[in-house]
Amino acid sequence: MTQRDPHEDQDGKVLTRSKPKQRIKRPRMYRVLLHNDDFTPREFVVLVLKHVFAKGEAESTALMLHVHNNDVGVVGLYPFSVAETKIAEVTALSEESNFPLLFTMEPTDPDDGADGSGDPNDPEAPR
Ligand code: TYC
Repeated sequence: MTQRDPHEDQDGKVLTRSKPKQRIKRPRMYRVLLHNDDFTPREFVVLVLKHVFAKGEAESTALMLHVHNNDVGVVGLYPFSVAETKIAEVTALSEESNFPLLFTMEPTDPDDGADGSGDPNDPEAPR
């Protein structure tokens, strides 16, 4: 008896595929950092954390104070394009108000772009 591929019908057309061709990978995450400065008012820092990063009053105030006392703090982990967009939004707000408030981002995986083999600006780069 001739064995038939269970995924093909009698005409040899594929009916189902047992495994997806590509597995969905978790997006590479980026850490957004907030930096202290001597000029931006505390209230402004709290305001942007609430409005751009969707944090509550208590968390925003605690993070602002942490950065004020320790020079830097982690705002959160986001996929590349989300981190990039939020930083662009807060930077625009800070520049409008003439405050030097600084947010930066870095890959959570130290291999991402660290050896110069990949473009850290390309979220689709192979890992
Ligand atoms: N150090 C600022 C002040 O005393 C407040 C501040 C906090 C600024 C956190 C930036 O990321 C910052 N007005």
